[in-house]
Amino acid sequence: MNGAPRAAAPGGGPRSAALYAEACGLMPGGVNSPVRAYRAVGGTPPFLVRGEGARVWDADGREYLDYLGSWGPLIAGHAHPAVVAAVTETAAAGSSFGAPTPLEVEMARAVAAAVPSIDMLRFVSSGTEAVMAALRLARAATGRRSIVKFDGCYHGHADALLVKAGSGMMTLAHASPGARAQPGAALPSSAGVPDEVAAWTRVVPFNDADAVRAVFRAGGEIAAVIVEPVAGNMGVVPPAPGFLETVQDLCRAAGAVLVFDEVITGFRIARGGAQGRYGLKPDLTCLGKVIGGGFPVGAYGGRRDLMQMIAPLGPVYQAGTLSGNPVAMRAGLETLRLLDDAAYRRLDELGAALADGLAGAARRSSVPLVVNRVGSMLTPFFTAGPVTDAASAQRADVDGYARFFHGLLARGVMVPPSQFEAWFVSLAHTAGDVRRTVDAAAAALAR
Ligand code: KE4
Repeated sequence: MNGAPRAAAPGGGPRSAALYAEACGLMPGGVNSPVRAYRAVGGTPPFLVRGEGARVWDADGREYLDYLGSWGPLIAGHAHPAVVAAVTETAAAGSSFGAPTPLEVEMARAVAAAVPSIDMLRFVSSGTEAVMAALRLARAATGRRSIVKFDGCYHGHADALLVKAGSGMMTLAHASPGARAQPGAALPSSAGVPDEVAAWTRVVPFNDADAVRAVFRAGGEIAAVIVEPVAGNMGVVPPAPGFLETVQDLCRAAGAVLVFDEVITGFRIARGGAQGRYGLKPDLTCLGKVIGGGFPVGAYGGRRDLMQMIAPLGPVYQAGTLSGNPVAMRAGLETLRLLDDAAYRRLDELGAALADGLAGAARRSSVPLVVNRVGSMLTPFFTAGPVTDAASAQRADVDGYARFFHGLLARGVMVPPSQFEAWFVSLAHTAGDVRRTVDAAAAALAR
């Protein structure tokens, strides 16, 4: 992989191209997170300057209907007036204190009230931090070292989890031949992760209950199983009936800690997240994205006996300068206030309309396409399907997705620049926006 961007292709306009050229000299790939670099779809990423509701605008003044939603946080849409007003008021009273504030108490109360498995929680500044802390806690609580994760699931960039990870890891493995994609056993998928660290991570296929039984039968001190209860980072893949229940039962029988990584699904697919939607009770839950309302927030929480092991109460250390930041807490609170039962019904209706529309457009163009959806998160896979795990997701035609991506972008619709990500519908999208999106998709798919 070299640092130079691919030859200019469709994508951003001249102002974005100039910004991208300068950015590439200053930041790796010109971006602050790899998947934003358009490596999987080619072209120059538009540099965005404004968002409002379901729309964003780039540096060249081009308008797009947005289904990225900042990778999930903006469930209420861009610059929601209530969120902007609340954040402005809070910032004017001081942006950060490094001391406890009432807003943290209010936000902790709101999260614990919505997620029954959370007796106690700690706020951090990213999903990665939340997962790192949850796994450290699970290892301390059990005195064991092994972690079980699922192929294609992504849990942030902590060393132990960059093993057959999804999201940008899966995207780049397809976009950059020769990238470190290790087949088989748990070897690092990223340079810089010592084999000895990855060796304590075991990877099994998502939705494969027998594989999970086998890894527990093989024994060997499993501290925790971490799972995206609805996978979003191989593209959206729902849990097979009974799969999560089996994982939960196996963890309980073996005394391993069950960690639900609900950084995407938390407050996205239901107010109580996937665990609320499916009636499960993990020992620890990781949250992020929606609870920050567009500001940097993560959280981990769960059983009180576990969380009381966290410093300053117990021996497990975890800290953060901006953890529980009052401005971010207020953004999260205002966002959660918008998420009532009617909101989730609306998100589900819009998600269904978009999924059905995309599937119909593909059928009319005889393009093999399967759309996986849970609530307002969905992925159109360029394959006949079904897509039930990482292996079947990777059978998708990523070049076909790239052409579709640019066909939509050219028609003013912005979706994730990777086949292995989730599209997000927000409360700001309308039925008319969905119809317009489906029309653009039909045109982009037409041979
Ligand atoms: P952050 O550290 O990026 O806040 O969260 C990491 C994380 C943890 N768990 C799940 C299930 C996640 O999806 C993520 C991050 N998601 C990616 C997109 N799939 C963030 C986008 C990016 O990496 O730029």
